Amino acid sequence: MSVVFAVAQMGPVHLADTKEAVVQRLIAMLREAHGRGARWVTFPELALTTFFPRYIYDTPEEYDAFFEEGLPSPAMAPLFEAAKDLRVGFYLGYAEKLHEGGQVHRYNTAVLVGPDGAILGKYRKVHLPGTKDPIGDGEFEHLEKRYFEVGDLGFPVFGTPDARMGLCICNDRRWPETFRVMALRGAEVFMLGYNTPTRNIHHPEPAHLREFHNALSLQSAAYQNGAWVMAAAKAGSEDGFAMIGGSCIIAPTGEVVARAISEDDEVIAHACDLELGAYIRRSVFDFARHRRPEHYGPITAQTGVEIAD
Ligand code: ING
Repeated sequence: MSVVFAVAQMGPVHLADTKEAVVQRLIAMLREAHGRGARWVTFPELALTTFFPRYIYDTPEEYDAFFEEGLPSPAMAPLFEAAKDLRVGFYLGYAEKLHEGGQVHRYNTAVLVGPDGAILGKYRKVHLPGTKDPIGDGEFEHLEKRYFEVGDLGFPVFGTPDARMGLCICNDRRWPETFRVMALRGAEVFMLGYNTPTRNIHHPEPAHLREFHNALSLQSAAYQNGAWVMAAAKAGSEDGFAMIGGSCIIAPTGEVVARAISEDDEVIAHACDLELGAYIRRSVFDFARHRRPEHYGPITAQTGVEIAD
């Protein structure tokens, strides 16, 4: 059976843009996706604000404005209402702030909301790239380790009437463990948002590699786990800092079936046959028949490389 999934790529969000204006852009894309028959929409990572981890802030007073409290937060509420009215489910990436155990916690989070408006669950980004302290020698930073804690929810998978959904965020897509854990939990669709600068401040490399590595990571994940991939970029130049587009929908065969062609707000959609992934999971990637966990020990026993002399 086929279900129409949409990916809503966002163009730039500037520091001066209000969350209210951004949410209206998200609602416009939600309506467009609904008009194209979509039952699910994937929005980007940190969709309500500019990608603020590129900047150096020292105190929560300086950066708390980028975070949301409550689910839905006041800023998100109009999107939740519009989606419920249209009976469209969605993935939304946002900066989460909460008080728990007498402490304040901040995560790079994604929420999954069903077509009936029910909150199905959350994911908190596990693989935080970049540094905690500024490098200081470039035009911008990548300070996710400074502003967010490592996610504490693992890689959950959520059952829905249409498919079992696995959520992850941006840098997670570069780590195959992310998708394999979710596939081992039965994920049939992976949803993720990303904010990927066109320039790598850590290791100078040709610009074309940013798009190549994005596609390579996503297409490998789809094929090696026999799952559909929904990947939504926040793209374009945010206050002069350029980010890649390349939002796409990828079939379990690893083939790109839809791809954004702009670096602006753009909706892509595809009628996804969930059965397409099943044959792959029953043959070349029949985990139960072919995997040999007894030989995979280092993957969870080690963090870094250990050379056995
Ligand atoms: N952004 C980038 C990403 O993983 C990055 C960071 C880019 C890390 C390129 C390493 C190489 O796409 C986020 N937000 O993770």
